Amino acid sequence: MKVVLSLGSNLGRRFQTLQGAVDTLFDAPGLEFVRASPIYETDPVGGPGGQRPYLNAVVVAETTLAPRTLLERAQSVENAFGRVRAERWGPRTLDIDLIVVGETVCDDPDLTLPHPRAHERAFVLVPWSKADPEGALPGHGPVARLLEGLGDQGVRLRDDLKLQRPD
Ligand code: A4P
Ligand code: MG
Repeated sequence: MKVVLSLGSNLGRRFQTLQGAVDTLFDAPGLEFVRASPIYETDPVGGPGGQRPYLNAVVVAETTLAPRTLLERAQSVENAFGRVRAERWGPRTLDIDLIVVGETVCDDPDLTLPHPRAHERAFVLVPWSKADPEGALPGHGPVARLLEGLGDQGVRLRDDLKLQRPD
């Protein structure tokens, strides 16, 4: 089934962290890379003031893994890149969110699918629409239509940066 992952970083070497996360995520069986979006520089949404902007990207993949196993893989990659969970929505070297996993709908606070805030976030929808123009959020509809209702919310293309396929 199809998986859509959102990657964000606003601390440290942001681009190197995103590329390293892509390489590490796909370094084990069960998850196959399909496509990465362009990279966007985005104003921080929520959290304490004075944070640096984020680099955000979306990766589309195919998986045979259960959603929980994917979450564990994402969290272990976050930890490998020095993620410290201090403050909700606070600055982080790396955040990996599962946006959709096939058609899975799940309300558990430890794993809510689709991601409960993705439909209102340009920093997810703009890159996602580039990686997967046909994408849709179960319960909310096509990404292209969700985007029409949003401003650009401080999302700027960084066409000087580009994620490579995992090595
Ligand atoms: N969790 C539940 N559902 C999911 C899911 N679908 N994917 C749980 C991933 N995790 C999920 O996450 C908190 C808990 O959410 C985890 O224990 C997991 O089991 P976290 O990564 O520890 O903390 P967080 O990321 O600070 O909280 P949260 O609620 O995930 O934050 P958001 O809503 O993801 O927001 N602004 C810009 N411009 N770009 C960003 O990337 N990211 C955030 C994080 C805020 N502002 C941002 C950005
Ligand atoms: Mg998160």
